[in-house]
Parts: sequence; structure tokens; C-alpha cells
Amino acid sequence: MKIIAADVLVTCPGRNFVTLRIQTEEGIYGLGDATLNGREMAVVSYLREHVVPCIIGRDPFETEDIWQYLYRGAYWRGGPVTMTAIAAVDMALWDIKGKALNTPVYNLLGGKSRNRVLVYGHANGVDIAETSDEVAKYVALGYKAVRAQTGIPGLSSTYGVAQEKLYYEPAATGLPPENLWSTEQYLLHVPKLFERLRLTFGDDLHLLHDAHHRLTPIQAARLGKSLEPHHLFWLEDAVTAELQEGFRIVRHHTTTPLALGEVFNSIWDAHILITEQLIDYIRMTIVHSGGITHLKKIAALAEIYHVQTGCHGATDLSPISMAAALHFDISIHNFGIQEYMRHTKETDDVFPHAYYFADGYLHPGDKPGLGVDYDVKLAERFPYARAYLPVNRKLDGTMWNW
Ligand code: CS2
Ligand code: MG
Repeated sequence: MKIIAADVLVTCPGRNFVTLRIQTEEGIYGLGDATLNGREMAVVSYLREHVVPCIIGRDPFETEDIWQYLYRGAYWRGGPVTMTAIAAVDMALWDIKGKALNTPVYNLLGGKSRNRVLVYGHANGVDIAETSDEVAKYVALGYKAVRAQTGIPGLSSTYGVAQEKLYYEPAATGLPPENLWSTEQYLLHVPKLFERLRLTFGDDLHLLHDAHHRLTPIQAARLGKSLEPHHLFWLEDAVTAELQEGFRIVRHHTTTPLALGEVFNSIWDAHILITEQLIDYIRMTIVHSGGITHLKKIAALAEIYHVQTGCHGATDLSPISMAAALHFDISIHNFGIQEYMRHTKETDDVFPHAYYFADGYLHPGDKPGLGVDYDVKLAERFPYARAYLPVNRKLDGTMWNW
């Protein structure tokens, strides 16, 4: 087979998505998600100017060599823009491979290790009562696992709490909105949320929480300890992890399971966390960590160290990413859980797909390739609109992590 063309498509059905479409001489095309929330056009340019010229003429079956060529050949290695661009190429090539062999991609990744993929939804509310009501809605939808985020008394805004409940999307047009933050108020309030949720929903429901990079290691240790009676499925992104060793402090103090990695881009961002067993779930996702080819290697390393996967699956990852994640999730041995923030109907119309939700699980479907498509005509009706993720400041004005 031979790649003869590749185009980078941008659409904004309520939020921006970037899609790479690779065409072959045989008429088969593949799709890859290239969306990097708030920095979309950096990836568009990287793909159009620097990657596409190099893949024309290549055999799309050569996924490993093309990955190595794009990773090593860039000289300037890694980072979110580069690895998102490589991921988009990789996803599209696996899509082509599956279509050419007339089989779902999971059959090329080892076949099914399970028949369905456990997912979690996002419940959020301005206060504990509303958050509890939102959790109840997810339970009623059949979810077995729910992430809960609540407003913090005295703070006008915080991560994970939005007007729109089912389709939470943090990016906004215009310049970055400014959030305010108080770690002290947060640490006092969150344990009360999970005490209420356990009293209301009992012990069987998997409960998750995202601290969204906002704590120091010892603060994360304190939060982990305070949540132990409520036995969370995981506490996510407790601390930013440029300093991977920082998690030795958290790990030393608490048995609350730790999840990390949605902002990571390669195994080098997590190899200490994994090999020292400082985390329980690796959150790296196909679109931001180099694609299926690289994430398979990360999962294989993680398996040796008792670390399971928990791929990121927010609204800013397109249905192509969700489809690719499900083929990955259903095939690897050490699958943990898949995040599933629903896309709007507008988005689903642009990206028709075979995967479906049933009774708390997602199923990838059994279409050849990734089982997702792209309606070019409909997509053109939604022009790109620059949008930013919020920024976050402490109450004294100090810039902090959003
Ligand atoms: C969050 C994300 O889903 C999560 O766990 O951390 O919603 C994250 O805030 C967005 O993907 C950022 O674009
Ligand atoms: Mg997160």
C-alpha cells in the first residue's frame, strides 16, 4: 500500500477538533485525532508543514518505522505538540491497516481480553447536595463508576464544576478565564463530599476524584489519608508530576489509589512513577502520547509493575480518540478503566462511530479499522474558533495550576 495524500481538517461543533485524514493509492483512508485543547493550531501547523510531506509515498502498514522516523527524525523530541501530531498519524495508520485487513483494530493488538470496557462519567455540582444529585443521574444511566467534583465554599469557580452537566467543556472563546483557588478550603471540603456520597450510594459504586494538579506532595498525602475511609477508585492528578519522585512522599502516607498522566506525552514522563510503583493507574491517552504504537509499549511496562491503565477521555478528545482508546482498552491485559465524557450530538454527527454505551460499559463495535468516520461537509459548517483553557490563581493572586 502507499500513502498518496494527507489533509488536516479543523472543525468546531461546539468545541475545536483537529483531524488528520490519510489517503492511500488503494482508496482506503485513515483518521487520526490531533486535538490539543487550547493549542490546536500549533498541531495543525506541525502536521501540515513538517509531518505530511515526510509520509507521502510511505507504506501505511509500517507503523513502527513511521513512528520511529517521526519521533527520532524530528531531533527535537517529545512534548505535547509533537506527540499529538505523531499520535494522529499513528491512529490513522492503524485505521488503514484494520480497514485493509477487514478487521477491527483490536484484532491487530492481541484480540479481545474482555468483552466490554468499564467507564466512568463526570458528576459535578456547585455544592455537595447538587453533586450528589448529579451522581444519582449517572447511576440511573447505568454507570458503575462516577467521578465527583464539587464547588468549594467561598470560591466563585473551580475545576470540574460547570453549568453544563453532561457535556462539561472547560475551554472558552476569548482570552483565558481566570479561576480562583484555595487549597486550604479545598482540603477541608472534599472529604465531606465523599462522606456524603458513601452514605448516599453505599460501598459498591466506584467513586473517583480529580485534584487537577493543585496540591503539593504533603497536601496530597493529607487528602489521600482523609479519603481512605471512603475507599475511592482513584485520586487523580494530585500533584503536577514534572518531579516524578515527589510521589514517593504521597505514596508513603496513603493507600488511596493514585492516577496520573493525562498531560504526559511519552514513557519518559512516567518511567519512575511506574517502575517505583508510585501510582496505580496511568492516565496517558492515545492522542497526546504518540498513538497506539507508543501507548502499547507504556501499557506493557506498566503491566510488569502492577500499574493499570485509565485513559483520559474528556470532551476535548474527539470520538476518533475514544474509538482508538476502546480498541486499545479491550485488548491490553492491564486495563483499569476508561474515562467517558460524552460528546454533544453535534460532535457525534460530525464523527459517526460504531462504539456504544450500555449498562456502564463502552463497546468498540466490530467495524474494520477504528470504526469512526468524519463528515467533511457537515464539519465545514463549524469553523475554528480560538479557545483557551482557564488559568488559575491563588486568592493572593499567585499564578497556580488550573
Ligand atoms: C480532566 C480534563 O477529564 C479530566 O480528567 O483533567 O477534563 C481536562 O481538564 C481537559 O481534558 C483539559 O482540556
Ligand atoms: Mg484529569
